[in-house]
Amino acid sequence: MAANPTTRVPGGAEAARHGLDAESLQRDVLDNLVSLQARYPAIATPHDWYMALSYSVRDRLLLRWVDTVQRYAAADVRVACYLSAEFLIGPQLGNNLLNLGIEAQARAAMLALGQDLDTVIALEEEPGLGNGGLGRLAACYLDSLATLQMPALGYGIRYEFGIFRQAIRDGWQVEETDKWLQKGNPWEIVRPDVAYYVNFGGHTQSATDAEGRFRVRWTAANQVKGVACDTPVPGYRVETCNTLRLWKSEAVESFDLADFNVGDYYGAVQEKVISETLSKVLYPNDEPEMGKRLRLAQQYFFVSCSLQDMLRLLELKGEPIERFADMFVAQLNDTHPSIAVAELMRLLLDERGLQWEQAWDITRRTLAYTNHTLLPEALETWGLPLFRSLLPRPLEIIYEINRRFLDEVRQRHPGDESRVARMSLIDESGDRRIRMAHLATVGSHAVNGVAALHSSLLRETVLRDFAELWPERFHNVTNGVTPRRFLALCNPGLARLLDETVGEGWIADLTRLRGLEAHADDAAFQRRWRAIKHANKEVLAQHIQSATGVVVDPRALFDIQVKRIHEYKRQHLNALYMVALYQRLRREPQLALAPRCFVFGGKAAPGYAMAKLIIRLINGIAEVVNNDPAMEGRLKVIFFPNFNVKSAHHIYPAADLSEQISTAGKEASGTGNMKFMMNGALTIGTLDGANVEIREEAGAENFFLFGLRAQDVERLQREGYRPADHVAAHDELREALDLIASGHFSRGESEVFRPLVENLMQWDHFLALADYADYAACQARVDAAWQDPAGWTRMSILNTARSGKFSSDRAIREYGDRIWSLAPIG
Ligand code: GL4
Repeated sequence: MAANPTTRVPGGAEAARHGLDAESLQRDVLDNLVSLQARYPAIATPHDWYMALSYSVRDRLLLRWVDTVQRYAAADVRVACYLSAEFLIGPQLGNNLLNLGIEAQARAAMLALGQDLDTVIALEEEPGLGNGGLGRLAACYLDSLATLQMPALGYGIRYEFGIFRQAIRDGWQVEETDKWLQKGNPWEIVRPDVAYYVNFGGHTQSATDAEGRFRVRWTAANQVKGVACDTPVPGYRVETCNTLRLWKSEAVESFDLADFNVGDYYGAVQEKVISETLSKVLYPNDEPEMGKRLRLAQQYFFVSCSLQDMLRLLELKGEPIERFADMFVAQLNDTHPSIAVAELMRLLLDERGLQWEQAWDITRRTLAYTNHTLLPEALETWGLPLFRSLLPRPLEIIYEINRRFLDEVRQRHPGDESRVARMSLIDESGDRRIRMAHLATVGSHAVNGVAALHSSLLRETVLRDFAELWPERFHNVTNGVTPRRFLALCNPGLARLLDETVGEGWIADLTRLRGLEAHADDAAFQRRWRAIKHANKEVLAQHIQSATGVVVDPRALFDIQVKRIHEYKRQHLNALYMVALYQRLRREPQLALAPRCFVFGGKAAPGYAMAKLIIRLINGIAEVVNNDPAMEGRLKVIFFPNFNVKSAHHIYPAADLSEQISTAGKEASGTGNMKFMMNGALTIGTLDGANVEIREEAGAENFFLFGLRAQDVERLQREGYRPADHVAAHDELREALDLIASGHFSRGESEVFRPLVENLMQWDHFLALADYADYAACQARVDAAWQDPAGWTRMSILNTARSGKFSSDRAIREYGDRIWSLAPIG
């Protein structure tokens, strides 16, 4: 960590705050180069310039930041705390320049110093503190909270290693560690004074305190210290700068002297190593993997630190504990932080001496829970022995919550013991496990899903009994994404055209894009629209070439599927179609099909063999197709390695077609679908997640719909699905599967894809084969539509024009109104 630049004399904070001009920026960059990097221009590396500029930008955020914190401390307002194990914030420099409105000034300043701003921005390491949609959503919400000037704090974990870097070797995914902090992080302010202790293990004792009240004491086997590491979150063109507070774990003492004195030096050191391991690495599973002790420890660690911090902030405000829920609301981003229910109870009961009823009332009024998945394998549960050994006191509290809760269920439904078993916080059906989604639901005043369809399915399936008991607690808040990063920042060409056409207001009010509709058929406007898309495709083509060595033609239809690799997302359905196209083109070279470039990107969880095999398949198809002279100018297949926020900036703006082809009912919302739409891509998709609403907004005629509906999927699976029937009924599909099985895409080794082909033929849990025929037919409609450039461009313009609903500003307003009772304080 570099020295804190606020201690520097030159310039001074006040000057820096107003020094938003190019000259003062240039002066500060030079200053910082010397005083923080100990370099002079002639020998400065590009990274030194990146650091110097970033510190200069951070300086310009500091006063806003401090002012914002002061404003919140003084005001009698509720603060929204967003608790999330992941914040996939992406690179900061470009975004902070945009939100401060000093990009042009920074460009001029760097130019005067002989540096190119874009090159410098591109040097920033990606802070990959998340897996995918869930972590990126949290980051979009922070941007909107700051832009809407709502009092908010993000709380999470400062992972030393973020999501792994994906390399592709011989077509296979290889994971490499992500050393994102190696060269320092100029955005982070470490606050050693903001630190809390977290207990693990040990045992509990109950006793009566001096006033005769029953109290429980938890004697821990081990304590870990959490230290706050803050990152500023500036709103777009407003004075508000919120905080993302991430906890780093440290050993309580560098040596446990007691152990040391009895000679157990190694024991003492080991304790330190274990403590520091807690925030070492992000778990790379998009949908959680069960039973990992360290993961439960991470969750409890950051939740406990965050709640203790909120209690301290309440004290700083001079408010009594009774007002906790009036001053704070905590949104649980999935069940990862759901241990907050028990921990807040513990802090109120054991540490503050409150009575159960009052503590419970505060807890429930404070917490709200967002569910992000219905996949049964992704619903978190923890085995009792593991839980007890790590968190004995929280477990006792969970038992007591459960006892009281089940009493309530029994009162409402006397004699209905199967309902009681279904709703219990403990699953007693096999080895006993705690159901974290039940804990989160029981301990919250609001529960929401993340798209209309998902929220209804949530009420009808996973949380059905709870929705029956407390219908008023259930909500939907459809996800949104920030138009700052995912349009203004990543697509500057289009942003300029939007400014010119509907005025700059669209960046803070995305519904203004509706003003584009009037231009959808204007030939001159269409030409400009296409020219921008073409330029974006040229940029992506460059990145593709440097990442894979393959040259692609920007005139081809860019058909893109980027997201985590998962069977339910059905990258293999797309792959089957590519193989069929390849076969068709080989057989009938005269076919009048539009040239297409298929682009894939996404990581597979390291332990998910089938997902890794799908990556291997895409790369195998790419190898064959891209080296076949007959496919030249007709078909290209790209697997873009290490898809992350940085590469996403080049990908979304270059897409013609967005693949959103999950099995209906499986994708809770999706957010990539929204980013593509904003950037003028058309969607080919199923009626799943937010696709349903995207189609509603865009208009059915501007969306390529195919596939089974959620209820069809459910019925088919209930009645017995036979994938082989679909293969038998469709020659093209059978031939595609045969070709894959023959070893054609695996250098002649027919064994490689056998597990994938067999899985599809026998089980096909995600109905790829059932949807294949309709998908292929829909792709033919895409082809025909593409051959009419004016018609396609019109649809593209209308998609952008009607994407306003999918701004995270809209989503955050809904959370504010319906769930948090929280208004902006300007
Ligand atoms: C996810 C969903 O899979 C995804 O559909 C959704 O958009 C996202 C944010 O709500 O949350 N749930 C999990 S788990 N990971 C996700 O990305």
